[in-house]
Amino acid sequence: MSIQWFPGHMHRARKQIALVMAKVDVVIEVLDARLPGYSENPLLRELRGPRPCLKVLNKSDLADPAVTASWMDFYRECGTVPMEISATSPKDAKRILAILPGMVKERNFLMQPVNCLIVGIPNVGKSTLMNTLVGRKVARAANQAAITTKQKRVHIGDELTLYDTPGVLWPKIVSATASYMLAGSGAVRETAMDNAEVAARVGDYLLREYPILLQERYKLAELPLEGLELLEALGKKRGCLIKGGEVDVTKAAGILLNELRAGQIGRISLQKPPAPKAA
Ligand SMILES: Nc1nc2c(ncn2[C@@H]2O[C@H](COP(=O)(O)OP(=O)(O)OP(=O)(O)O)[C@@H](O)[C@H]2O)c(=O)[nH]1
Ligand SMILES: [Mg+2]
Repeated sequence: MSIQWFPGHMHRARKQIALVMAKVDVVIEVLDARLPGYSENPLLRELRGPRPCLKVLNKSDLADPAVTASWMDFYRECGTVPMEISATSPKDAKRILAILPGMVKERNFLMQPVNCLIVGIPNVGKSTLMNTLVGRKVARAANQAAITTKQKRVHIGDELTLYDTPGVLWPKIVSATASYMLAGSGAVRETAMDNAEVAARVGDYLLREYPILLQERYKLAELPLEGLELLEALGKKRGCLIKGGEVDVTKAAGILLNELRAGQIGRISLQKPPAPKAA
């Protein structure tokens, strides 16, 4: 499976981002801490060009802390300033507001507010972060990909202007693993993917990386070897049956994905950073 989900509003968002970029001083790129690499949009990297960029690894409360720590090291080694955050945390918002001014390149028009663009793929928490940075609800946020469909500008005093932008993917996500993990994380509308296929592939990964969490959550005496078998075992436990006593795999897939996204299985990361190159 490779994902091709680039609806009309994403085309428009891309154009709007390109237009506003000329006056942007600093970019906040919101990544998903559970899969920072896969959630980094190459299209947005191209659009922002050489502008200073603060990479925030959001939803860190859902991610495996040890894996997030290795991502932080990875980004630091790449010469980037990363920040591990939860977009709902006012404390984290304060840390961001403190770091931004120092990132802005010197310019002639010092009397102008700093223009800061918040970008990222769908459902990573851009609007939530905007609300926390502003200190009140200015943008709608909800647990579904593509909630924001129009750019929104908000001033914080005279010093800072923030722009929230719609989540943007890229026209074709070629890597199958990236597609499955992004879909599993909640970055893709469910109408654009096959839930059972995604849950089975994410299940394969969870069985490999987080077997104990699965065993505890679903009270499984024995762990199956494959994601599809996991869905069947989970479906039986949760009574997702259809006529003839067979498991309703689509329903079981919905349970696995929803519980994963809500952090109910435990703190889980869906991607590890690349291993450091040998010296
Ligand atoms: N657990 C957790 N949930 C978060 C965090 N940040 C955002 N969320 C949730 O993630 C969901 C998506 O948040 P939004 O702020 O709407 O995401 P967005 O990036 O603006 O999404 P689009 O506008 O669709 O691109 C909401 O249910 C938020 O409550 C976080 O740090 N931790
Ligand atoms: Mg939004």
